[in-house]
Amino acid sequence: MMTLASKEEQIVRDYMDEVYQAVLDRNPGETEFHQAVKTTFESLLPVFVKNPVYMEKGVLEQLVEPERIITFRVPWVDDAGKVHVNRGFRVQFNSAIGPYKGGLRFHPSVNVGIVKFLGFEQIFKNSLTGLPIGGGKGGSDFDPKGRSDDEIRRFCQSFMTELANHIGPDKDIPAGDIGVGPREIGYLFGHYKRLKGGFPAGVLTGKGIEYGGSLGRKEATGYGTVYFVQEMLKDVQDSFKDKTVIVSGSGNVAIYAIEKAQEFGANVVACSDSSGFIYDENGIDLDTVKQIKEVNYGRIHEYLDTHPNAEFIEGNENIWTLPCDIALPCATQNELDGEAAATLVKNGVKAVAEGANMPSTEEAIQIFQDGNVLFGPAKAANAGGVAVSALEMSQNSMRLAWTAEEVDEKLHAIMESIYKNAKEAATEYGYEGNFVAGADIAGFLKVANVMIAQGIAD
Ligand code: NDP
Ligand code: 2IT
Repeated sequence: MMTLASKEEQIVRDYMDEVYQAVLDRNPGETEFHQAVKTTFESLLPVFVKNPVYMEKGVLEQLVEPERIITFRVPWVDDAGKVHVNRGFRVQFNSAIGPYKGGLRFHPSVNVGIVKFLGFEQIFKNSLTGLPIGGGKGGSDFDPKGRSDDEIRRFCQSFMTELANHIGPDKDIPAGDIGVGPREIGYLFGHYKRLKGGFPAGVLTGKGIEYGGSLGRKEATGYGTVYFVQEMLKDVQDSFKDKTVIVSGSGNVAIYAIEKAQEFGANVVACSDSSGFIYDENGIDLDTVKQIKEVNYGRIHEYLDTHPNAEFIEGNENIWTLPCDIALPCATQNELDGEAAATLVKNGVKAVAEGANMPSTEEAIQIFQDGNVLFGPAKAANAGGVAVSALEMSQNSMRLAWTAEEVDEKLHAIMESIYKNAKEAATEYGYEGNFVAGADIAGFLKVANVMIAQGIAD
């Protein structure tokens, strides 16, 4: 006979299966979105068993459906005079606790499913920061690789011509993500300003310091990821000192994760881009990587031009076969699969934290958890970027700027609090040591309670 507890659990499971099935039926082919929803539901099961009100109020059905999806045409002309048409997106997912907030991604793989998975994750991440920001995400299937500065500018202006109708400092505040950095934010902001007039500083974050950007925003995601790992390590009386670290990617998140890990005394021996990875057993020379990526928009193999003793290995599959103590995937979704996770565990990895969004497959996460690896999920570990974006919004509203030290202190405190909240929520709901479940639960509770309090979940 079924016990009462298992009966209640079965009711919740059936409810979640039904909602998940509707997500599959309504959003065919959007595999990344399905993955994000499925893994989050798994974390939330005990919350729904304990608090049936969330089921009664239909919170899940509402959470998985974006408040609004905007899709638009982005025509632009290349340097040779040829017309191109890309597709632009903004998914305004959830505004329960604040205006929509989340980055813009320019990458050929962008489609509505990718933007929805990112926007869905953003709801929980933003809630976890403790700051008043809702969840959103956007982007385009535009490929910036190999494009001239003029082409990038024309594309950004065309993209903003339509996006400007849907965003605003109190409504929806985009920022960067893959393929969108300070240069693109500059062009996007400049065009928004021309269209709308005035000086609407708070409409975008990640701006240049000279025109309303926050000190420390550029560094925030990578530094925050390392602060999160530091908290996990502290709990087991360990630290970054003398650890061997592998970081994938060599973009904004990767560069500043490397910088902070090095500052904490780690030896970072590898990083990558989509063409392959470099291995430098003496430790990555970060100034060289910054020059290649931030200044020249170049390829990572150019590192060998000035560091002939380093190696370049084509392709990304094997970066996780390098023995390391700490692995920080900071490139893109599903870049670390079950096989890679098994190799990392076999090689004795102690901690893994996701600088990127959903970089580990479901199987990889399971393997890390079975292998007792400290695992920092994206929603918690990379929340430092959006947290400092929210601090940028505050500074814009106050028309003043905090020092780099002030911002870093606040970021550090936010990452400590995210760690603590995720840890406590995990313990409370029977998932001790599982920060994936803890982050999902802590992020969910605030949004769900507010949805009910605002009467939008009736
Ligand atoms: P960047 O564009 O600055 O850098 C992305 C890096 O990842 C590049 O090295 C890029 O290589 C590599 N990469 C991108 N796509 C692929 C792919 N399909 N296969 C292999 N490598 C790839 O982006 P960010 O550093 O800003 O973003 C990295 C990750 O962090 C993303 O998942 C993003 O969503 C997440 N994130 C970003 C935040 C931010 O503040 N920027 C905040 C929180 C999360 P290449 O140049 O060859 O394309
Ligand atoms: O995934 C993310 O959190 C980001 N790309 C940053 C979003 C933001 O608004 O700063």
